[in-house]
Amino acid sequence: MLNWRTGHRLIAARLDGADHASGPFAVLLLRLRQLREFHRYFGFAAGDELTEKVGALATSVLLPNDQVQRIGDGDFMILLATVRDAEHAQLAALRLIRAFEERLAVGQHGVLARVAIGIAISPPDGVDAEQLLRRADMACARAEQHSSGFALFRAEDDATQYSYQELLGAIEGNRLLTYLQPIIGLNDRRLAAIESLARWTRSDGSVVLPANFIPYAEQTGLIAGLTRWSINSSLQISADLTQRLRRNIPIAVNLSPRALIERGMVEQILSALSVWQVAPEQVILEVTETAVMQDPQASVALLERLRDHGMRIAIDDFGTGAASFTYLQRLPLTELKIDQSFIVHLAHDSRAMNMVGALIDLAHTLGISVVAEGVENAVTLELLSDLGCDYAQGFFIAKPLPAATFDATQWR
Ligand code: G
Ligand code: MN
Repeated sequence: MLNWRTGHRLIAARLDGADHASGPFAVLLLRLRQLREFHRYFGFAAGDELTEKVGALATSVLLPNDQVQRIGDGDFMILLATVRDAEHAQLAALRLIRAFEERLAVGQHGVLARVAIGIAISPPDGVDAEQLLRRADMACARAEQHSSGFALFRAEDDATQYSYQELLGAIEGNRLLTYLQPIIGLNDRRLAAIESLARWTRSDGSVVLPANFIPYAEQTGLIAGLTRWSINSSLQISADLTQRLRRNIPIAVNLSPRALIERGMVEQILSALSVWQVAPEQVILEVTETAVMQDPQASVALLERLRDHGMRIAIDDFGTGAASFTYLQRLPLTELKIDQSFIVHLAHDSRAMNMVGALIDLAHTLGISVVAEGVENAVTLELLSDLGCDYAQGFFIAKPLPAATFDATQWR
């Protein structure tokens, strides 16, 4: 039977001591990987047979008191009735992984099943069925990325560390904050643009950086609203700064990977430009290589449309993704932001110096301006000037500040 409720019941019975077992126990989530592909290549009947064989094999290598319950398409919950400790549970997982190194007979064929296993131990990882099962599932997600094929739950796997309601409320209630960081021209050392950076202040006062909450927003679909908020808030700030400084200050806005392929993105940006009366030439859209890689065709098409409307396009964190050169050639880029991991080594590492120098020359050959990120001292700033870099950004110039305290006049 395919039923997570039965899985829950088994765990609940173990927690109640109804089965006369005591001490720590483990909940494993064993996932038959690539079941969808298997269906596609070998058919659904073969997929069913394989899944049954996986369950039977798992049962055969475990102890009589352990239980194997199918809870989803290719997902099995395994209850190890008693374990001494986490190490002991990992040994069981290892034994399972080993067992799957042998071929399984499916119809006339021998196939290798690939499995991943996530482990949660009770009590430390939870004292109710739902939590244990979910944590085993979260550990399984990491196990799928890991060569060993299994993983023990860790606190940082916890997808519930952010509350959906809390982030949704923050987006809808306009309670996310925009921080601003100046980007200066290296020729005149004047303000050339401002990057808008989102920060999420949670109800307990802690501040979450985009690197931490954007992936969560993407996984939960909250990214659409978040992007709308970010574009609107950034353009409003740009309009305000232009008025106060009496000159146009371009604003750089980060677009997340999912946002890049969101339907109606171009229209959304154009309508915000018209609401806030900001010229497209004043907007720099920052995207990462990783973002473009997720759907290169759609991303390139979208960026070309935005570029055609006059907006500037920057590739962010350049050098940390992959396929850099392909994208230099294919994207309608106006600027390239060299990732801070290269810039921090500039002052003491001649290889970094040569790489950054060559990158600047290459970009210039292609008619692309260069921004150095993460400039943290005067020496680095001067070196970048010498190398012919166009713009610089970093703590040495200014840290990101809340829009409300950002004193634009200082940069006049
Ligand atoms: O991915 P992106 O380049 O948009 O992110 C920029 C991030 O880098 C911001 O969150 C900002 O706080 C941080 N940052 C900006 N300047 C510096 C710097 O000089 N040093 C370091 N370590 N971080 C910086
Ligand atoms: Mn950026």
